[in-house]
Amino acid sequence: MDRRKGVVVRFGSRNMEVVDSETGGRLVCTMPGRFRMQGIRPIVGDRVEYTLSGNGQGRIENILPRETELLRPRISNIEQILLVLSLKEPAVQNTVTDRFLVLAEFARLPVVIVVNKVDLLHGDEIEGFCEIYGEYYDICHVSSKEQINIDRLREILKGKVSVMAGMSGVGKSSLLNTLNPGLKLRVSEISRGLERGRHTTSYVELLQFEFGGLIADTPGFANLEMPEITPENLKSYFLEITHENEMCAFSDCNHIDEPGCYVKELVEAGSIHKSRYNSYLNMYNELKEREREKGGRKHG
Ligand SMILES: Nc1nc2c(ncn2[C@@H]2O[C@H](COP(=O)(O)OP(=O)(O)OP(=O)(O)O)[C@@H](O)[C@H]2O)c(=O)[nH]1
Ligand SMILES: [Mg+2]
Ligand SMILES: [Zn+2]
Repeated sequence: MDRRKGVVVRFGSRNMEVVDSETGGRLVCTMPGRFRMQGIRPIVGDRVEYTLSGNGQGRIENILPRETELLRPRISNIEQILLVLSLKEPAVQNTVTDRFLVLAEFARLPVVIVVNKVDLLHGDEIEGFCEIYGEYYDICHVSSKEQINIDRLREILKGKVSVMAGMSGVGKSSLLNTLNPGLKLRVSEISRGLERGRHTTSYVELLQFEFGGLIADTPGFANLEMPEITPENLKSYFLEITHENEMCAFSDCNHIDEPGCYVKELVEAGSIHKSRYNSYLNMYNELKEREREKGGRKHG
């Protein structure tokens, strides 16, 4: 039987939908019973080999090894993360953005920061944001409402498997609808009083875009748990800190209160942004605390 290649884009209760890698056609595939017995569980994003089984359906024969695997949402073979945020309605705090960035660096995935709702912003508000993040991250500012920079976003997404991440209410689903008007994803009415969107996107699926690209729209999370990082390793996920590591007096400097810390000098001089350094300190302390709790449990 002829084996074809495809990507799993969504799950039904008994089967899954696969997009053929050559034709871009979609079909429903079933899983052989032996998968369950062998404990093989495909997830969205998996590249598979399948055969056609006559009734227009397919049968999964093999799951190819995963190149990357994201845990939240559970999805494999993602090529980039688009971190979507807004600076008004809601104003996403830099501390939240910094946590997302650590999670993305931890997953070893390239990130593009998408600042949505620029229709609500003045030029200097965008500039202020770019000053903090622009040196180490690609930033694309857009408005789904006013259709600003949507072509640039399309270029970024074209031909790739991407995930849209970001807090609830920043406009992830709106942007995807704007990129591909046929999509009609549900968009939430933001409650202005709370300045917080409601969860409207609740399951993982790779959406297929007319311009060529697969994109997962993920539900926004309000609270981001830190991954399994040791406090000492945290610095490697802050690009501007890693970059300057070598110059500290101690080669294993954590840039907290060690003497001769070059990173702290740069913070004082303003070339590493204070808000980034403060996020680093907060997360460092949180990881230290977690380590202490774990240690306590082990010994007590
Ligand atoms: N002013 C303005 N409002 C926008 C823009 N894009 C989206 N919105 C509004 O923001 C609200 C939330 O949009 P959603 O697309 O549902 O946000 P989401 O990120 O998908 O939210 P979750 O699915 O809960 O994670 C809606 O009321 C949109 O109309 C924009 O570019 N400008
Ligand atoms: Mg949504
Ligand atoms: Zn240091």
